[in-house]
Amino acid sequence: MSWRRHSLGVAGLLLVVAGAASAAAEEGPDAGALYAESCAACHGEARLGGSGPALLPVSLRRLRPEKAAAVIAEGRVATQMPAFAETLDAAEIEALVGLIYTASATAPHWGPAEIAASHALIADPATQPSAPVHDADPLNLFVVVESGDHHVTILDGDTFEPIHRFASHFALHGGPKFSPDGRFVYFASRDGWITKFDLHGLRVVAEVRAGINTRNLAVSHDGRLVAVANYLPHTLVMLDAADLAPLAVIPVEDMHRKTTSRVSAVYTAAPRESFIVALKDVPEVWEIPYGPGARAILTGFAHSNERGMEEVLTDEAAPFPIRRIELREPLDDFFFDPPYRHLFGSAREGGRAVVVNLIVGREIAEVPVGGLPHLGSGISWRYQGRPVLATPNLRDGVVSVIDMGDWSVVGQVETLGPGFFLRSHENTDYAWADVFFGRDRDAVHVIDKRTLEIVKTLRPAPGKTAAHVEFTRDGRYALLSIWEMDGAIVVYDAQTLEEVKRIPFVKPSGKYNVFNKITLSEGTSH
Ligand code: DHE
Repeated sequence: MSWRRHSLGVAGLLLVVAGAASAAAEEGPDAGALYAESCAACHGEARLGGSGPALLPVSLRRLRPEKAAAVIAEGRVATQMPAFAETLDAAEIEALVGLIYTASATAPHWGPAEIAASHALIADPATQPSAPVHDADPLNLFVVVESGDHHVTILDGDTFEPIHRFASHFALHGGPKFSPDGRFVYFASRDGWITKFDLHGLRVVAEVRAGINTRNLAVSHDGRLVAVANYLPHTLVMLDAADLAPLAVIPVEDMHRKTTSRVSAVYTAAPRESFIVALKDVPEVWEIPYGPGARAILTGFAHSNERGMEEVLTDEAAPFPIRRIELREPLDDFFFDPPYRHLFGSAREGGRAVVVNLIVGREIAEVPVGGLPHLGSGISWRYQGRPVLATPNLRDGVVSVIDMGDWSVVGQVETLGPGFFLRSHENTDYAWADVFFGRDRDAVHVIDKRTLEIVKTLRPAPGKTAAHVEFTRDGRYALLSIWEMDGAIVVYDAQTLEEVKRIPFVKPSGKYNVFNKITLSEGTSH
């Protein structure tokens, strides 16, 4: 204790203590101490996550603070998150909520060393079963993500019986991606965990944490590589698809090396043998060739333009060279035409959709699509003899149909409200569009692809969100999610539009048919 305290005497000391107590009462509980005591063991000292998810503002964007307070008080069903209502009072819970929605003073770091340390090979490849351990058609399985309690169910696509269920990492997002033969499926969680699951052995094979806040992943068409798009840190991570061992961490900087960027998403352009990378903060699209075919395409382009290869690809000698395509402004939501010659992109703020020709590497057209098209959920088919793409819209109640030859808008199907997902199949004349937002969120439109007319509007569970459709491999049945904690998947005959079966699930979000995914069905997202 310092000489000043000594000099205060007992009365003075009491005053200081009383003053400190009332200041503490005014300031409220010590959130840092509470966090260290109650949360750090599972969520990590720096809030980067551990057995529990990361607790950083960027990771919590989709959770309202009131909901976070309820989770702290009541716990989370079917997870290890306990209820703290008996040990923490309302002010302490509020202090913790305040803390987790505040950015940490130092930018969180997740580099090659952290990624490598998180890598775990869980099942020995030498003990992998040579044939499926189940009787279902391995190519007609559905992988169902249950976002309500963070589980995944593997569903038999012929009998519609679940054959396996396992706990996933917290908040899987985006479509899981499959190995080219459909045997393995790869998941990404919003807080960076990549999981490889064996659909023959029904077990997790390997895991790695590739980032702190992750968008999605892509698997190369030859099944060799997994690319992971991160918001935090600003990196693109390459993994070995066999065991998820990290291969490279690519810092995402603009061509002038001045600005770094979040990565909105990464996609596989199979015919180009490359990954295409959407950037959130800089006006560039990246192409990363990974196969000999891609390098040949890009070398040919370089020669035809009398430009040196090094102008097209930066760091060409690196294992993952980057071809940068300059844009007028960042585009971060993409649809590709089936040959992957064109990219149709929109900015997240909406208002503009542009076509980028991937061969010449520049914008070639602007398309007047209003609102906020959700191109990641776009699908394609032939309409009146021409190839079209169709996209739902996150802001307007419309499904836009666009000619992929001259990029004109050939149809605007008015819906009951903005929607998230659109799905179809080669063997059906119908496309299914949900109305995710607003009072009609329980409605799903069935659109005739030949006439662009809505032929039926289904309301499988009045008042409850109905969204995201996926077809069986033959296109005969359509599976639709009732997106609620006491939800379900409703199976419809895709021709008669009659309900065939209802299977209970916990807030099922996306569901993915192995065959449709590995054959890049025109009716599904890739
Ligand atoms: Fe998604 C796919 C981006 C909010 C559920 N979402 C995707 C993809 C992207 C994307 C780039 C394609 C990646 C892929 O499959 O490889 N999503 C975004 C956003 O930017 C947005 C609007 C805001 C955000 O917070 O990220 C967003 N998405 C949501 C949701 O709120 C949804 C409905 C619930 C959730 O789980 O977060 C949601 N997104 C999905 C699903 C897919 C998806 C189910 C896969 C669709 C498919 O069939 O392939």
